[in-house]
Amino acid sequence: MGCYYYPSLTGILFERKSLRALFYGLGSDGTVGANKNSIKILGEETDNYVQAYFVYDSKKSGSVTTSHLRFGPEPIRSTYLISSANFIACHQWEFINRVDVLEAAVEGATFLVNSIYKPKNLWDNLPKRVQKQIQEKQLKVYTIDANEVADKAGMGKRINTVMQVCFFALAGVLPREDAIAEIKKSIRKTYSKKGETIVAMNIQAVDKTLENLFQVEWQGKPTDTEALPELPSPVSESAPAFVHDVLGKMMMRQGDLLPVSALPCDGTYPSGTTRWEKRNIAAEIPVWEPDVCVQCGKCVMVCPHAVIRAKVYEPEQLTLAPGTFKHTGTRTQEWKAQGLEFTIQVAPEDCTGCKICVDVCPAKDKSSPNRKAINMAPQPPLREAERDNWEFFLNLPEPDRLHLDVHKIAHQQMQTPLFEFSGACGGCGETPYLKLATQLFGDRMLVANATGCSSIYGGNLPTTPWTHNAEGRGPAWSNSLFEDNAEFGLGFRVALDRHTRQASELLQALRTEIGEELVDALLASPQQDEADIFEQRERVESLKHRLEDILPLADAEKRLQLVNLRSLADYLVKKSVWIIGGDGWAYDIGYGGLDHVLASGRNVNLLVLDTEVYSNTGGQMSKSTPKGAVAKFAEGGKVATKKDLGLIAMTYGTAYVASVAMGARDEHTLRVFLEAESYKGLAKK
Ligand SMILES: Cc1ncc(C[n+]2csc(CCOP(=O)(O)OP(=O)(O)O)c2C)c(N)n1
Ligand code: SF4
Ligand code: SF4
Repeated sequence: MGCYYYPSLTGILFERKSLRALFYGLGSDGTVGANKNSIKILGEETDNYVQAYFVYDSKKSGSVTTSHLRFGPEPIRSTYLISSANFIACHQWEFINRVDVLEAAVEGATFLVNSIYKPKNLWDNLPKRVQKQIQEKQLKVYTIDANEVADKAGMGKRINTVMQVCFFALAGVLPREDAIAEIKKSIRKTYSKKGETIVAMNIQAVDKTLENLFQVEWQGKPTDTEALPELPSPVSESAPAFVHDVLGKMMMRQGDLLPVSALPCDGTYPSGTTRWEKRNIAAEIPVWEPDVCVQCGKCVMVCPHAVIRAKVYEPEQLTLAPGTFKHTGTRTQEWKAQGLEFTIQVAPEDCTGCKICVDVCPAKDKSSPNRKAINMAPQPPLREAERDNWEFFLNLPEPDRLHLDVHKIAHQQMQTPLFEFSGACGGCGETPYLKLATQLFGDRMLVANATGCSSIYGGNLPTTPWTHNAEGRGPAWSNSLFEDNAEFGLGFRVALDRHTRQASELLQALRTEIGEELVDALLASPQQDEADIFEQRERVESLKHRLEDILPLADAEKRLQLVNLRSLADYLVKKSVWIIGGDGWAYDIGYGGLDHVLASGRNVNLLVLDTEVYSNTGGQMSKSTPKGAVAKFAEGGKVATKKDLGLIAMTYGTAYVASVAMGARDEHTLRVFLEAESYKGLAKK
């Protein structure tokens, strides 16, 4: 097979009457922005008509975006999405494995794919289904390693400019030189405010693109006569039927084909379903080096997606370990004495490649300082082996929570997160705090979530990141309005306290039937730490058994009390109420209610995810934005100083108030979460 630099890059599509182009991009990779820009160039610089429509879901980033662009000399009256395209671009290699990118391609269409494979190896790495579609539709195939070009130009993962140049070069809608001049003009217009360096990087990327764009010659490759293979389901066979048949269809972007009857009639969806949505969006993932690792747990703590995890376990557990599964003796004194093994494992298909774990890792190989205890490496070659290792890791027993010293990060980070693989942006600065709260208190946590980024990545169809442990316990979560979330959460507290009081009164009233010893123990339990809570849960189980025993023997009046107590028994275990939202909620729009809750002194935890702007809606300033700061939609700079919400909270004299940042001091963050939750009254972080 040969491959060659495409010699004449103009005119291949423009000769046709109109261009119908489809672009598959990764949310936040710049594809949509670049296409908006392209359509403006085409609309403004030619006499042609243009139309663009963009399809994407509500994940914060990392999902598939589809741009539908029409262009031609006649007025465009098509009010529907493109279903027959003469140009298709796939900006992320991974999509060709899970999205039917070529379904809409017409015969002879042009297909451009961003790939890490060299042009001569590309064909052999295409899925059989895609090969067959290319052959049947006689497509012209082009490839570029856009990530490499962008990276070399200093633009990191921003491949949008590179792919935009390829589009103009291949589509030939403008003479090549004119198109490149227009792209450069629009780069200057868009990025000049960000400084000359950014402009220069983009210009360099434009100049380097064409010499890295290749046509893939596939003619003469063997064809097979078998039917077109099915697109593989995005979820494994072992997923529950609902996940497989309903959520899986939504993941494949075929949700519109589901009948209404397939959806839960009461709107209840199972929790913990992000674990089935293997998005494979990371070009690179961290690789652990056991000999360098000091086993501090910092990487596990900061990972926004709960993708990198640690476990200690008995060496016998390794008998059936896959050959590539990494482990080493534990360095922690008490576990060392027990001869336990230690592993840091990454979920390769859930990682976003944000690299935060590597940045925070303090351990370096002394003989080679560039080698840390975790380092990024390309994901595709590692995927299969690490997928098996991850499965094996998940099946290793969890360390006993009762024996973990939760004040030490290395210990505490062994706790299973009950918030995992969310659709938050790679490197999200909010989610590690939610994850930490669920590790510590998730099995008895109720969350009132204000509208904002956290409500979107927390409650996004088709999957939810809030999950449950092996006993089926996990956070109860609900999203309220922006303006009333504090009151909403306060309502949780009031209702819980009422139920607990009712259960306690019934215990007293049924003291003789249930038995004094059990009743006293249930009422006296301090429930201050994990061990207390564990014991209280055991007592509640004993109570439930006792109620079942005595119910058949009770008279009508007692029977009613016993049945009521049975339904309220779980409220005898302490619950942890968390009222969560961003600074737009806490400082501005929900502030009236928040102040009311602060003044109430009730036992709730307020967690303000203070990003100092309204993040979900793109960056408006809030009263938390520091003086002089420029936000995306506040270009003049903030005039007033940052409001001191902590100080306001302290004026009531009843709240535990703290400000935390893992990046500043992770031990402090952990200590504050523990102290705040155990404080009997209002806690604000
Ligand atoms: C009353 C009301 N106004 C505006 C909105 C639109 N809105 C949704 S989320 C959001 C921004 C949230 O910002 P913030 O509270 O800081 O949370 P973040 O997204 O930063 O986590 C806005 C303005 C809304 N949902 N309700
Ligand atoms: S690269 Fe990001 S998502 Fe992946 S394991 Fe590290 S911190 Fe987690
Ligand atoms: S941060 Fe580095 S040293 Fe610490 S546990 Fe993770 S890999 Fe090991």
